Amino acid sequence: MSSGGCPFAGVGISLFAALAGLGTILMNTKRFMRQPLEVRLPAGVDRDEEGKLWFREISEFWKGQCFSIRIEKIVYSGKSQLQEILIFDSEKYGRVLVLDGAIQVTTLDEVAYQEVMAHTPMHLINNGECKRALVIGGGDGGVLRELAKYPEIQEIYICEIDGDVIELSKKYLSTTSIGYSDPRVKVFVEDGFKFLQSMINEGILFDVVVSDLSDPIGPAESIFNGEFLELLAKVVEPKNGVAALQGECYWLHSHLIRQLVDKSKSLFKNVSYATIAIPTYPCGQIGCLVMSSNPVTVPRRNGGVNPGDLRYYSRELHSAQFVLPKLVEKFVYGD
Ligand code: SPD
Repeated sequence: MSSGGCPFAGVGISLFAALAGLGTILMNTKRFMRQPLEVRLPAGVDRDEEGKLWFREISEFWKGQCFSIRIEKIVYSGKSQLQEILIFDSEKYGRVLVLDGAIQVTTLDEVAYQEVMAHTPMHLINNGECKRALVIGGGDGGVLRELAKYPEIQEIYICEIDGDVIELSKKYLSTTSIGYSDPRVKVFVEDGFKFLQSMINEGILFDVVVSDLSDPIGPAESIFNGEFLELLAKVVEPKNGVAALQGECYWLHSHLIRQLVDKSKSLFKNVSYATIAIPTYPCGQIGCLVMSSNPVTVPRRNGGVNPGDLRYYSRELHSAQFVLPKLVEKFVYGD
C-alpha cells in the first residue's frame, strides 16, 4: 500500500515508464530505418572504409596470400548443387567468374589460358588430323571457342559437371561462352570419370583432349588423381593424339605438379609443362601439362587457324612456353 497522496500514483509511474520505453523503441527504429539495409555479401566479398566492394581470393590451396579485385557491380551470386558461383563486373579486369572462391575467368586475361590450353595441343596434330576433340570441365566455354576456330574438327565434345556454370556463362559471359553456338559442339553434363568410362566402353577416341579443370579442392578434387589420368590416356588417339591438362602454379604447387608429371610419364611417351602468364590466377602463373606419344615442345603443323584470330598464342610462343626457370625445371623433371 502507498504511504499516502494519490492512490493512482504507482499506476501513473508505470504508465510513464512504459510510454518512455515505447518512445525509445520508436526512436531507435527510426534511426535504424534511416541506415541503408546491407544485403548479406557473398563469400569472399567485403567493403573497404570508403564503402567500396572488393573480392578477395582466399583459399586453403594458396594459404597466406590473396589477390583482390575491386568490384563495380555484382551481377550474379548463388549456389549450384556443387559450388558457390559469383559473377561480377570489376574496374580493371572486366567481368569475372568465380567458382567456390577461386577466379576462373576475367574478360581481360582469359585469352591467355584458353588459347594455350586449346592451341598448344592443336598445333601438335598434323594438318587436318584432328577430327574429334574433347573438353573436360571448361564450362565457361572459352576452350570450346578456341577449338571451334579449326574447320577440320568435325565433333567437339564437352563434359562439364555443373550445368549451372554452363547456363550462367551463356547468360553473363557471352564473349567466352560463344563456342557453345557452334553446331559441332556436343554438351554432356556429368562427372568426368563416368564420362571417360562411357567413352572407353563405346570405343570413342579423341585426337585432342583438354582437361580444363578448376583447382583440386571442390568438384574437381578427384580428377587430379592417377585414376583420372589413366582413363584420360585410354581415350586419346594413340598414334597422334594429344592431351592438355590444367597444370597449376609452379610457385605454389610444386609437389602436385611433380606427381602429375610422374604419373603422366607412365602413361604417355612425352610429357612437358608449358607456363602461362595470367595476372588473375594465383602468383600470376599457371601451367598446361601437355602429353602425347609425339614430342610436344615444337609445333608440328603450320596454320589450321588464322593467326589473326589469336591474341596470346603463336608458333613462336609454343616453344618458348616450355622453357622453364632452372629451379622449376629441376622439380618438374629432375631425379
Ligand atoms: N586457380 C584457378 C584455376 C582455374 C582453371 N580453370 C579455368 C577455367 C577457364 N576456362
